[in-house]
Amino acid sequence: MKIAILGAMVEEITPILARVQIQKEHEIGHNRYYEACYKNLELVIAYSKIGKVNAALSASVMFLHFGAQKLIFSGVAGGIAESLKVGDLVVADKLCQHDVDITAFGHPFGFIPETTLFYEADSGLNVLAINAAKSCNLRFQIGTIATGDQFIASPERKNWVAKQFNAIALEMEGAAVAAICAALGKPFCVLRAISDAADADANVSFDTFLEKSARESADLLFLMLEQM
Ligand code: OS5
Repeated sequence: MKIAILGAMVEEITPILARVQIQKEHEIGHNRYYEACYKNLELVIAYSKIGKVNAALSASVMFLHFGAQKLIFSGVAGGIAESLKVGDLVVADKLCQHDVDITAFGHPFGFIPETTLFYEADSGLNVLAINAAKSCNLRFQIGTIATGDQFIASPERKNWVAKQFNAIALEMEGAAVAAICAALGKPFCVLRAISDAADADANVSFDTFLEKSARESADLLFLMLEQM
């Protein structure tokens, strides 16, 4: 059973690579993929680069080239819910694309014909994540993550996403990975730790907390891997 571990930025996988045994490195489509072992688990690890297209490419390569059977995304996110503080963990129960707009044809925001508005994460993987978070008394929330090719640093846009999709956090890759997993019939989960509040100071908060929050998410990932 090979598990794909994906982040978007190098900072999101650095704390993961530090804790596994790397066996082989591959360069495919301008991305580096690490075949690695953790205890008795076979892993393929990569960072995709930022955004939906890059994330979709990496997820596809991990399944179709490396033969991964499930995927765990680990990284950081902008918080929407007031109660989410920097460093808190979010486990996505479903994900959507907040930047999709073909409403001119009568479709709801986020909807693409022949696909689905919300992609559901695997309940088995989520149970592992939630139990791990609970057992270590970590601050976490389960809810909808909204994805789009925009770094959100605006209360207006954040509030629009919150209202439109009932999302608790936002980022730039999760729903793209979810769409690939749905198309290929692969279970997945998305773990994120909050780096900023997607408000006017989001860029400063993001730069300050990227590494620390990426580590929080990676720590939850390893608690999950211990149970697999
Ligand atoms: O991957 C992107 C999405 N991530 C989650 C996230 C987020 N998404 C949307 N809105 C928010 N408020 C969010 N908060 C957290 C994080 C990441 C955001 S895009 C950050 C880009 C930062 C950057 N740009 N250039 N560099 C860094 C330098 C650089 C140089 C060479 C190679 C790579 C980067």
